[in-house]
Amino acid sequence: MSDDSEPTDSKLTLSKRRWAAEGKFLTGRISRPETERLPPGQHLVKNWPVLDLGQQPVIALESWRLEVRGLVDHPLDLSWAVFQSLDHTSRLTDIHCVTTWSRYDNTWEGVSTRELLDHAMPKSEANYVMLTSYDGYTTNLPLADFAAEDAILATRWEGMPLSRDHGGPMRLVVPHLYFWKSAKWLHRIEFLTADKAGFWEKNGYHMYGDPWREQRYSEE
Ligand SMILES: Nc1nc2c(c(=O)[nH]1)N[C@H]1C(S)=C(S)[C@@H](COP(=O)(O)O)O[C@H]1N2
Ligand SMILES: [Mo]
Repeated sequence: MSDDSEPTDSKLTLSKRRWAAEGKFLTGRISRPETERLPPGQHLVKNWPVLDLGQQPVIALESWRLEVRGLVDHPLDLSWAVFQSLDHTSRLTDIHCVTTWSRYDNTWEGVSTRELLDHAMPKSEANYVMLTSYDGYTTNLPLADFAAEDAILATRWEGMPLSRDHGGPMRLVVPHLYFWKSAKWLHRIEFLTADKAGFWEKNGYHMYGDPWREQRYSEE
């Protein structure tokens, strides 16, 4: 036994240190209590309510653009055709709206946020993203949450093109946060060092918005 070895170095503590170093048991998934699929204060709906600021923009696919700006190695200006040429995937996720409705098992198709990040290559100083939509809506979230395995830039829902009232032609879906973070009619993604409040975040809503911790309203 070497001198710097401490008496508490049992086989288990050594293993646990090694697990920490290796990130063992980290799935990369956002944890969600499997026994409590419905977050506190939520009720289940079967329909899909429409919620927005009341201006549903009409965006022709020929003029649609997705802009990626801020702290990235590769700023992007993606046309619809180029966006469609990116790798597509699907996700099956639940919706939790802060107005207390939840909707289970939504099938989305589109481009994963991780795929987009592989193209944009955020710089190491990028910690947050600010989303801006065609209706002028903004919302903010940490880059780590934008990059969640479940998160998708969705163009289809239940096998059909995403309808305009739900954010078509393309919206973000970040299932582990309240649905106001999931910008409809997404137009611009900006990478920032510091967090900045978006529309609802300036109007009394939480900067982060975790449904399982009921982070509905701002703490001030
Ligand atoms: N561009 C844009 N995105 C938006 C909103 C909005 O007003 N404009 N409202 C948010 C809110 S508060 C909710 S609950 C969801 C509603 O999405 P839905 O209408 O598809 O249910 O969109 C979010 N994304
Ligand atoms: Mo909402």
